Amino acid sequence: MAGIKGIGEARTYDGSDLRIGIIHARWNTQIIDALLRGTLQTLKASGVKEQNIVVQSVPGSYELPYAVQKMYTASQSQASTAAGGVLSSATDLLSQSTTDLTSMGSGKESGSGSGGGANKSSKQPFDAIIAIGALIKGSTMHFEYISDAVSHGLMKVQLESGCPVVFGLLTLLSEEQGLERAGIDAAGKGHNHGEDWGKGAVELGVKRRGWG
Ligand code: DLZ
Repeated sequence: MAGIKGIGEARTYDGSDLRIGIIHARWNTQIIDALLRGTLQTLKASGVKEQNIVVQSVPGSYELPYAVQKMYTASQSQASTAAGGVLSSATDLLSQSTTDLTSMGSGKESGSGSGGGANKSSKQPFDAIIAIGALIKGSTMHFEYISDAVSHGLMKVQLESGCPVVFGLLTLLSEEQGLERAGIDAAGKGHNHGEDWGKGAVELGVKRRGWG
């Protein structure tokens, strides 16, 4: 019998036509790297082409809403300009601040911006963007403020832009909780939530087209 948690549908949507963006924070790298791997594996298994996945990073989770908004806006203006591969300055700026992202095993941040990898991506606007971060509660109110701001920020961006934004923000009471939710806990009982986020992005990307 299926458990009560999870996205609850076995169906796989066809992502072969989709362009998906991923923005991830770099805080709590071990957790983030595993989540990113799970997300990318599922996107690929759903048929999303490697050249249509763009991965960018930001320092911490607080930066996620801004980065998602800029990434989507840049993809829209890119789509409306003549071919030639010149991204808007917003995405170029994001690319400069990145370091060691794992994109489909290339070990480099991907994308068609000046700091991106070698992939030649399509020019269509993103069908969905996945925001990934891991916030771990400390001894001050920092965690509460950032969790709240990022949750509301990501919701605002998706409603205002019309681009589905998958909420890949783990709000954790301990590092152990994060390791479990990234599927890398010592007991091996965890589940990589990145896999659900990849599936969710493809489902929303496909459904969005039907919804107009
Ligand atoms: C400052 C900070 C702290 C203490 N903890 C985390 C965290 O657990 N996860 C995370 O993604 N980011 C953290 N940050 C960084 C903030 O998100 C943000 O990058 C900085 O406050 C600069 O805006």
